[in-house]
Amino acid sequence: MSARVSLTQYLVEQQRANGNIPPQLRLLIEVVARACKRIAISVNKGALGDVLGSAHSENVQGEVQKKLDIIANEVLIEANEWGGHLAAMASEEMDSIHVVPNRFPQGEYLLLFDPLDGSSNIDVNVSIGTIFSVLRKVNNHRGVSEEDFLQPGKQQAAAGYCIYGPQVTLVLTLGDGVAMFTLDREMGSWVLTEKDVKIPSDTKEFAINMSNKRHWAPPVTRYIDECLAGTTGPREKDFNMRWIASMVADVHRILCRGGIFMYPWDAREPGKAGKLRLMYEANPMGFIVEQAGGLATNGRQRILDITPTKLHERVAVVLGSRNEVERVTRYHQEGAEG
Ligand code: P6P
Repeated sequence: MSARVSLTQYLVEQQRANGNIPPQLRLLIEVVARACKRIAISVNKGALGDVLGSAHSENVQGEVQKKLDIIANEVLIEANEWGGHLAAMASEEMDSIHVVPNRFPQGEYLLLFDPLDGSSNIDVNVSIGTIFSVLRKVNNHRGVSEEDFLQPGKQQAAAGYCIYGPQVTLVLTLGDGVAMFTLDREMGSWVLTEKDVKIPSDTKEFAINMSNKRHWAPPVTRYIDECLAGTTGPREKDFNMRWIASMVADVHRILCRGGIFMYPWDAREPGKAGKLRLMYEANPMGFIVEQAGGLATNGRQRILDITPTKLHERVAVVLGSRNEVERVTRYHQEGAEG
C-alpha cells in the first residue's frame, strides 16, 4: 500500500514546491479542515443527536434555518477566531461580517463560507457540505469592513468544500490544481486520495432543476432541449440528468466524472441575477472547477471576473465540462434562436 499523505504533509510539500502557502494560510486551511471534521460528527449523528429539523429562525436570505446550519456556522466561527490568521469572516447564515474580536490578534486573510449547503437535504439523509473561500485583506489598516470582502473571485488565495456523504471528503485548491482528502474516521485524519483532479472536457450528463423550465431564458431552454433530444437532435448523443439539489454533491460528481451544472437566471424573481450566492458558493466552486480544467460562468461571463457589489450577491451559475459550458455561452451570445 502506498504511503499515506496527510493534509499537513500535502500543505508542507505544496509550500516547498510553490511557495504559495504562507504559514497563516496553512494554519487557516488546517483549522477549517478540523472544523469540518467537527461538523461531520454532528451531521453523522442525525436523529440521534437532536440536530435535525428547523431552528425556527430565518437567515439573511429569508430562508428558515436548520439546527445544523447554526451548529456548523458556530463551529467555523469558534474554530477560526483565535488563530491570528484571519481579520474577519462572512457567512451565508450571518447578515454582516464577523470581525475577529480585539482579544485575538488579527491576520491577513478573510474567510467566507456557506457552513452547510444543501440543508434542505439534511432531514432526508442526502449529502450536504461546507463551502469556503479565502481572500487576502488587501488594505493594511487594522479595521476591516464589508468592502474588504468585495473582491472578484480571481483574487481568492484558496477555496474548498467538504462533502458529508457516504465518505467525508475535503476538496481543496490553493491555485495549483485540485486535491481531494478522505476522512479516516478511525484515525480522525485527512488522507490524500486524489492529487490532480481533472474534469473531462466533454460529458453526457447535465444537472439542472427541470421544474423551472418554463421560467428559463431562451438560450438555456435551447441548450436543455437539445440535450433532451439526444440522438434525434443536433447533439447526436443521448444525455443523462442528475439533480441532487445540493450544490456540493452535484459539483463533486462533476469533479469526479464530468458534467455540467446549471442554476440559471429565471423569471420567477427577474430582479435577481440567480439563486446561488456569488461570494461563498459560486466563487469557491468556480475556482475549484477552473483549477480542475473546467469552466464556470454566469451564462455569459467568467464568474471569477465578476466584481461583487454586496456580500450576499446572487449569481447565475453554469459550470463544469469545458466544451458544454462554452456551448451555453455561445447560445447566450447568439441569442435565443441561434
Ligand atoms: P432548488 C441548496 O439550497 C442550494 O443552495 C444549492 O446547494 C442547490 O444546488 C440549490 O440550492 C437547489 O435549489 O431550487 O433546486 O431547491
